[in-house]
Amino acid sequence: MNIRDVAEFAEVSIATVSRYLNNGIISEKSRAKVKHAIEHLGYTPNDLAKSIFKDEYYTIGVMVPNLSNPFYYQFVAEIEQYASSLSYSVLLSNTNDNRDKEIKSLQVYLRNRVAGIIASRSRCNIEYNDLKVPVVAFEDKIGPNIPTVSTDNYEGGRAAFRHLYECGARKMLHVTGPELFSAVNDRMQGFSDAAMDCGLNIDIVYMNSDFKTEMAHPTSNHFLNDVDWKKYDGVFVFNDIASAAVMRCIKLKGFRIPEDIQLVSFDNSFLCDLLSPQLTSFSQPISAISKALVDSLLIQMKGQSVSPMDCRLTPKLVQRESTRIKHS
Ligand code: XLF
Repeated sequence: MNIRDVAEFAEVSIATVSRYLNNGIISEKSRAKVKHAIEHLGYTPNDLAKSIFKDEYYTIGVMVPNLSNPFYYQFVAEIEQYASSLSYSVLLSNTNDNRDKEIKSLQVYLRNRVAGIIASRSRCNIEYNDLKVPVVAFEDKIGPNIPTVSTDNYEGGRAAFRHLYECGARKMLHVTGPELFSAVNDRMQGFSDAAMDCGLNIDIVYMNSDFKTEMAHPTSNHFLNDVDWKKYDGVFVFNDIASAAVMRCIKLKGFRIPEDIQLVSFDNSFLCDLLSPQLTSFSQPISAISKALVDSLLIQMKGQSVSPMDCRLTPKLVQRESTRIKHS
């Protein structure tokens, strides 16, 4: 049995059957004929056609902002693994933190009839409102009725300060990322507030993206080269991939980590173990985040509402070699 048999039975062209299966434009009369033929012949050519026929879809669209960041590689891998245990597959899109790219991906997802969408570090907002498809956001809020999952970044920032302080650092610098990213701002705010509570002044420098391949070249990090590293004994960097660039720069300037400058990071991606010295980092609980995101979509698919709308998971300190071991 193939598409030709369906076309013959329905007395329409093969192209019409194909358009029906791919949700293309087709008259109501032809649609009814093809539907009847498929039902009568018991034609089930592939999963997509089956899904369309039953009005059930098994693909989740996952948008990530930057696949060259190892955190997002792990993020997607976890989502894929959990989704596939529930018989869903993943349609991935790398938005490069670009709103137009994100909107195009959204259109592709809708055309492909995804069952739900995970939007991470989205640059959009109204575009996701009133879609007929369940949506959940990682980090940046994209609408009043769209649930959000994130790490508690503010608390993470506070804890990063506390850790450096307990390890003896008193002259601290925070390397933060683009102001547009809510998670990055929350980390900075937490770090600054904790320093203020303690009566310490901190300095802040800004990176304008979380990672671009050019950053691997030390001379391209002008703002890092301009930092007077001897002023500092403790640095908190907003994520692991940026920490790798900072670490390289500090070492090239002749300072030792952690003897001269202690370094603490955020994400706890696999990069932390690969760097030398190994990087102390606050973990974003990627498995729990991925599960919470997919579960939120499943709840919405059942027509139920997600409560609470904003789910915040606690980051945990994973101490390695870039900060001095605490002696209590
Ligand atoms: O958006 C933030 C900044 O970078 C995200 O959680 C990350 O930490 C991933 O590396």
